[in-house]
Amino acid sequence: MSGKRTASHLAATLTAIIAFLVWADPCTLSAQQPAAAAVPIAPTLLVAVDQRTAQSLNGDWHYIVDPYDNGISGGRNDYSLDEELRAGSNKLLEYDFAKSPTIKVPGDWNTQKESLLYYEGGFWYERHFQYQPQARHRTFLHIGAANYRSRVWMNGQLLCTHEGGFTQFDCEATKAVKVGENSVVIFVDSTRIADGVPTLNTDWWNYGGLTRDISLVTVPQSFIDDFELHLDRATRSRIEGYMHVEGAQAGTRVSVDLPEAKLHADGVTDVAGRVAINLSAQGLTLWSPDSPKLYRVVMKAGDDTLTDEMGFRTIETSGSRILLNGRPIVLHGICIHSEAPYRTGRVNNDQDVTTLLGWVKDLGANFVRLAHYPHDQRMTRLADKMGILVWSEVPVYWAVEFDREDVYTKSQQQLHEEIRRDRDKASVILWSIANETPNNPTRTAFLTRSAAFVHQEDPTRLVTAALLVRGDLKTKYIDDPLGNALDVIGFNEYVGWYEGTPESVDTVEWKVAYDKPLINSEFGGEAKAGLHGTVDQRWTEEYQAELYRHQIGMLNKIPQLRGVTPWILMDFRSPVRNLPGIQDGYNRKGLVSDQGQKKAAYFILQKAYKENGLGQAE
Ligand code: GCB
Repeated sequence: MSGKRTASHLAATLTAIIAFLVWADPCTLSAQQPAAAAVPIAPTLLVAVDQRTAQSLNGDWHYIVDPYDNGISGGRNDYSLDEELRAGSNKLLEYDFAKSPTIKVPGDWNTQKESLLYYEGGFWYERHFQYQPQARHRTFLHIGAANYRSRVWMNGQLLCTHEGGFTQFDCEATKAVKVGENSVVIFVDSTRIADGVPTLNTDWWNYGGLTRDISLVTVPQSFIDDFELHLDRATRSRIEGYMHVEGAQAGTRVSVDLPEAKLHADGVTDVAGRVAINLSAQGLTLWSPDSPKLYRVVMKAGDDTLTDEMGFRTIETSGSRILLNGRPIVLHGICIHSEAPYRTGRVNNDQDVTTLLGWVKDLGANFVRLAHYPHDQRMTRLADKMGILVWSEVPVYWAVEFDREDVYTKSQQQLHEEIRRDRDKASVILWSIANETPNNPTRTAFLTRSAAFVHQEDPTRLVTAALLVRGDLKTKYIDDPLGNALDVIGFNEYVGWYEGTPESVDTVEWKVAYDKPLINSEFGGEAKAGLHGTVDQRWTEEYQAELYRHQIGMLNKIPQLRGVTPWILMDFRSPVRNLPGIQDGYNRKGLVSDQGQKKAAYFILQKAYKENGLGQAE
């Protein structure tokens, strides 16, 4: 907490990516590199990729650690060419992927090789795969996430570049992929950069690499690349939205079916490949935490069929209330990092998400804040199935360079990618545009634009941010001017940990400048699992539990408190947490340790949630 406390969307994507060409342009990489044609950009973003038939490229990839960016210097050291020495050749080559060690994809490199725990820099991945291209189809290499900047080649051809460590992207490989054996090379650079999103300083591990699934997706020449379907707020008896068909001629027939509900709509695309959807949906079972009903949705456009599982519900605010399906709801939540239980590293499989969301359910919660960046899609898929509401966030964290237009563009691109991937999930109700940002006019202008952008991209959900509060231990003010741009106000506070004692929590008074719903998006304190003592001994389970007791009492005095997400479900690795014997490189504010031990505070919060004793729906 220390220093930081003081201190039409396709067009948007294109704008965003153009900014990255400066980084990606080979001309800027090295004087040796010949001036090349513009680097291909990846304007197509597939949706519901996990529902399409795909060829997985997960598994063992060869790797080369490249702290000096040697492999991008061109000439004999151009690793992207993936050359292999032929028998008898005497050619000078100073790399050989085939003889290099392997690493698992998906997976960050830091937790797979001991020597790479602290490594930040350039890293090459390579593998071969067999492929049978189909006539009149297009092929995309889908990358679930690559932290932080990446470049992708297939058979020596540069397919695309991407910046942003927590969102998916799709590189078109139609022209590069061959019948039979293919090579794919990916350069991922996890170097933290000041003008990145996030910027240099964070309280989490900078896990580098191909951290999520990779696959090859083949679609017909013209295909459904985007859709949006939601229940209308006014009557809750119509499904509205649109489908977009990439490469479609005007007049292409499309249809949407919900077989179980016997709902059907059809139409034809306009010149832009778009069709508006509007169908009567009376009698649908609405999605909610108590009844997380999902329907199979079958979409067809020309030769393409895309099937998804979707829930239908409305979310809105009225004064200081949050209404789910028109009814006031209180959000009993918890923050989660995308940190894998028991093994650390990034969450990337079903087991990880089942464990994390299993604890959430056991806690009696109905809500999670997926901090501080978009998580693996498995989280939101499972949240949909389990009936857990979701706050989803982009890593506009602390003091990013708010005065730079290119940083705004990067944040906008990440919002776009996040929304595009998860707007088919009923569980997601809140898009968070930032966490704990300094209150100044430049920041406020930047984030007011972000809020408007999100409202435009997704008018069906609510916009929030985790704000800092000001004041002293007597009076705290929630009056950050950014609140004007938000539908729901998140606020973080650490009374009893970074300031004051657990007892001092009791006398804090809150002054709130907005008649809007409030969510306490963070409070907490650290405890090492198994360390016991008195309630006034820091780092013990007793201290943390005591802090929770006092916080619950204090928060309940705020009448418009509609939700809480304490910090945090599980201990997580952080290079700024170095107290020997206690932290050892972990932020210990978890209610559960990284090895799954539940601390005393877990049971305090569980009791409050089970007895409906924290926050009020109205
Ligand atoms: C915060 C940050 C979170 C930190 C937490 C802490 O305010 O939002 O990322 O990890 O405090 O533990 O200090």
